[in-house]
Amino acid sequence: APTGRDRLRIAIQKNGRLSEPARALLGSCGLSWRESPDKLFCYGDNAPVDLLLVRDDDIPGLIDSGLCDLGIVGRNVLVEQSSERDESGTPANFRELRALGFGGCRLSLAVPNDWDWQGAAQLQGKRIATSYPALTRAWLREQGVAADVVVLNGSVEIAPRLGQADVVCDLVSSGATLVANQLKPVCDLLQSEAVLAGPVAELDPQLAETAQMLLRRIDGVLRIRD
Ligand code: PRT
Ligand code: ZN
Repeated sequence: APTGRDRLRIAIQKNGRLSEPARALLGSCGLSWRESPDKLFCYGDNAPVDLLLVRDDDIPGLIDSGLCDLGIVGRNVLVEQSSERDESGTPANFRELRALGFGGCRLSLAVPNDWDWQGAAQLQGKRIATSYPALTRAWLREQGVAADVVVLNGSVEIAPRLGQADVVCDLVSSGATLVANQLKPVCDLLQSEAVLAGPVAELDPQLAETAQMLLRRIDGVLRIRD
């Protein structure tokens, strides 16, 4: 759909783990912005590429609606929101274009240390605390297991100790948070990292040309980093 814009708009996380590396990557592509990083909108100085600084969870929706053309977001967020859309039967107009090599983590199922883990069948009838309900339900369906998904938007790892859930499904990087909560990872549902996301549909020709230019530069930067 025509946006009526002639400047490419990229959504990145305002405050969080991906904010600095996302800006650094775009900076390495030779882009710079007039506004300071604490502003919500950064006007591109030397190319028709502007930034919108938002909550990471809003990035897929901004692309879906065409308010932004590209975004940098964790694959975990992108896959969760497309799983949600699959559940509701309305396909998403966003997809992963490139893996960016930072923000690495995994979405793991973790159980209390004293469990003797035999496999997914053990989860039958259990309660799983997670911030990724659609991804977790999709995985449970694949495994043919019926379990209750308890949605928590923070402090997921404490749920078993509080008696809110039996096990958790959460992001893990070093594993220290699981250890501190007497949990152990037994199965990975998703390998995640920051990704460049874009629409499934074609961009307007002028925006598409700018996006192609940016993708070529990103590919160049990623090659050098490897
Ligand atoms: O405010 P906003 O909504 O934008 O930010 P947010 O709080 O939702 O996200 P943020 O900044 O915490 O994370 C952004 C993205 O970074 C995530 O979506 C992931 O793609 C990626 N990432 C990489 C991580 C981690 N590593 C990570 N370890 N996100 C979260 N964690 C958390 C995890 O949830 C757990 O609580 O860190 C804890 C575990 O860490 P370890 O090292 O103890 O295993
Ligand atoms: Zn978030």
